[in-house]
Amino acid sequence: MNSFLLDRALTPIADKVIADERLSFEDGLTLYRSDDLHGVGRLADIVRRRKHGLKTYFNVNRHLNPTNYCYADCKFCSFFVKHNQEGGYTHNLEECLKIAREACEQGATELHIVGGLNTRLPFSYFTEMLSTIKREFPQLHLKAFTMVELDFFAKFYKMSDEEVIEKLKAAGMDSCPGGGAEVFAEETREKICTHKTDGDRWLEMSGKVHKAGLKTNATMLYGHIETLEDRVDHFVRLREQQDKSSGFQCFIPLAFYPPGTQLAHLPGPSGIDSLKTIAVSRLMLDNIDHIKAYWVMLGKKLAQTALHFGANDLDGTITGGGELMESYLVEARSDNEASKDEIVKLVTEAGFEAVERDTLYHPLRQYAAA
Ligand code: V47
Repeated sequence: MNSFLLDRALTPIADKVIADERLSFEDGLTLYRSDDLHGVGRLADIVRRRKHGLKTYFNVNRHLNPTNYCYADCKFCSFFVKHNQEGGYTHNLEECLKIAREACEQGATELHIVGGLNTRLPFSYFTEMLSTIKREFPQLHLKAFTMVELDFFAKFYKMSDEEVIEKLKAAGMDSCPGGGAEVFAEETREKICTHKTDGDRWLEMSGKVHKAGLKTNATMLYGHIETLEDRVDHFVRLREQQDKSSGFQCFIPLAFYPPGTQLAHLPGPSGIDSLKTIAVSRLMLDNIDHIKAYWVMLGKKLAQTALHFGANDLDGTITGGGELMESYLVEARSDNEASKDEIVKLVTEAGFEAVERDTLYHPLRQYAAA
């Protein structure tokens, strides 16, 4: 049964995977340390097919980054600007509406809204933005604000977490994206994003959003200064939170892209590391249904390959890719948009079935296999 394994250290893990048993922290490390990429990938593929068969999801979405002013100073980020620096912007309501209008015209079902932690905006800027977009375009799902932004709102505007969540929900927030998780491990997090919401707080806020009835996503930024232990610790902490609040619908490993950041001297993760990270996350996160290969960070070809390593989602088309926090990256790759046809082709070429979904994974359209 396990004859596909080259690394015998994987045998007891394969037994657990086949018996659908939870893997331990040590198992996660063994998977990461193994040179048997195919073995690790095959195990992840077993779980992926058990959960989803051949189905591979994507949506039609657009990003809106209302402001790039940010008081935090994350060493991995090339998006933020300080108030005394050039290149900063804050969209007014009209500009936000224009982006939402274009998104709708392009067939988007989701607007992904994230921005910097801007200390010169009133809370009403955010509630008005949501409620105005919602009033004009009720068909758009507003996946808005990371746990870091929610934590900032609570502290800066002196409100309880529950109050922040309820006010944003009333204004039109439908779910939350998974950004800002980076790596939870304290020592490493302290070095890459000193002033930001810590891991426990990120998890706590997720639990509160889930309690309010909204789904959220989760991410991990990998391939910078973190250790393999940090990564596995991240998976275990996410899994524990999901046991408690069960509102994470998708996990997205984010491959660190160094250019333009304070960590530009680092090489970033290799293709092998990215495939392993997709696979190990699929195997460790047994209670999170969807693993996303985010083509914007991975590039389309590696994201396509990742479908055989446990991923069952490719994110979205990201129409009008210019409005994208990660646009520095896609500009560099001239790979900043994917048409529906292109995504369907990536999926079917890989031997899977493409399913266009809404944000909450309701299928909207299924595409036959090639
Ligand atoms: O929080 C920042 C990461 C995140 C870099 O929920 C970087 O569906 C790589 O969270 N290299 C924002 N990554 C993106 C994000 C996301 C993306 C797609 C889908 C979803 C979802 C969420 O990007 C940040 C940070 O972790 N990031 N800088 C960088 N240089």
